Amino acid sequence: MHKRITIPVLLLITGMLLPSCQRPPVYGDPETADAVRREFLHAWNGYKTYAWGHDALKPLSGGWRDWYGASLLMTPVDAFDTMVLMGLQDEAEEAKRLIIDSLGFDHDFDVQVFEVTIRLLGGLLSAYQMDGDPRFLTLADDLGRRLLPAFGSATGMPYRYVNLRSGAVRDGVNNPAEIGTLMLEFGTLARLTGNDVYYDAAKKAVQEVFSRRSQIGLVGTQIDVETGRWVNPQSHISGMIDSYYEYLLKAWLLFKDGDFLDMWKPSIESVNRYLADERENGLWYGSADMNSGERTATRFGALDAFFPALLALGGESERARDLQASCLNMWRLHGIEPEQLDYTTMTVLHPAYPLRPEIMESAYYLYTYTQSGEYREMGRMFFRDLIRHCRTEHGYAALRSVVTKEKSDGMESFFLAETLKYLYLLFADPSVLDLNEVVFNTEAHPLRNTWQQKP
Ligand code: DMJ
Repeated sequence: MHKRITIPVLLLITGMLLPSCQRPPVYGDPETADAVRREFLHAWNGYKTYAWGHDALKPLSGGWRDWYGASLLMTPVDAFDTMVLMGLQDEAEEAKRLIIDSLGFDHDFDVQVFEVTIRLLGGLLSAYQMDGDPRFLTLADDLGRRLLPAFGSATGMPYRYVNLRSGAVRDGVNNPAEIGTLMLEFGTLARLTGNDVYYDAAKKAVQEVFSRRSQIGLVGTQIDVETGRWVNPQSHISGMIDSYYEYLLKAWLLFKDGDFLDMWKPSIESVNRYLADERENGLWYGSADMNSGERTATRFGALDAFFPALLALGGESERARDLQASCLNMWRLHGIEPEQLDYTTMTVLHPAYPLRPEIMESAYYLYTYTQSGEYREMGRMFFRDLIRHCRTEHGYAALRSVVTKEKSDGMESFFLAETLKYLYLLFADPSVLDLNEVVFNTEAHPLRNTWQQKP
């Protein structure tokens, strides 16, 4: 049985301690960090050669893909702060020039509010904080203004899509992740521009989800933003809910707004009570009905592997360690992790691997907090397997199947924003970035509280 670790949580609650490294990290592993940096350059050079100015590289055909009717520079915006952290000044400079010269948001098409917020708004805000050029903030402010109409539903929870030019909205059946994962970006934008409207809109949206939690404290998978009724009552920590929980804790840490801590504490308690599933083969988190708490599925996958990092950040180091051990078994099953498996039988339900970062993110947090070499060992294995199975002549490719290792023609921008960033930070000298000084948004863009004096 797991005991809750109360002292760090208590200190966290009283604001005396950020969830911090118990022992400050001392040594980097420069050889592996350099190797990760070389692979980042390989993927970035592929983007430069075949997809320059577009949203994403097609790493098999050597082509490009735009998400909408025109490019929003997803890859360069998402990758910029990784380049800065890796010390790739020339590449950062060329990405910055492209962004400043050609990124604009006056387009007559609908964008997905969540994706554009975590990748672009988050990327522009961290770019501004790391580089200091006010043009990044101007772009962020313009984007934020165009996304705001999304919050104009009867409940204040955002629609999933908004037209960047007209502000017209669509798709009122949304989910906790897409509703609740806007706070760090809109809140930071508010603090940096002095426009509180951003903070208030994003905060109200989160509160509206929280206030509709069930009597046992769980949220469902889908909710109607007009009526406020749950459309799908399945509860889990996976896609469509995952980063809702992540932002409850992180919004508290970044803004020191106690309302978020008051939502995080009962939420994580219910999640641990009803979703955690102790099996002979380890600790997992499955699905349950949000009202009865009855187990409805025993699925777990690559996206869920963010949870050890979140548990560690919340001070629950034992659970974090045990769940990361399960994630490692999931990875080892086929030498790379599937999108979803049934953890009771360890059979693959969805075999794809779209270059996801979550398992590396958790290894990085756990290494930072424990300094245990096992997490770097894991990282070396993840890195080797990525090279073995996903590297192509032009970059890195998603896998259609982790069983057959057949590739597909996509390299999501989060591969450069997150996967390689977390791997790099796992091995880099700790002076590159202090985890206690930043809060990562869910796309691994580090945000800093620059607006509050430290005591
Ligand atoms: C990223 O866009 C973010 O990490 C998001 O929270 C979940 N999905 C991808 C990475 O897997």
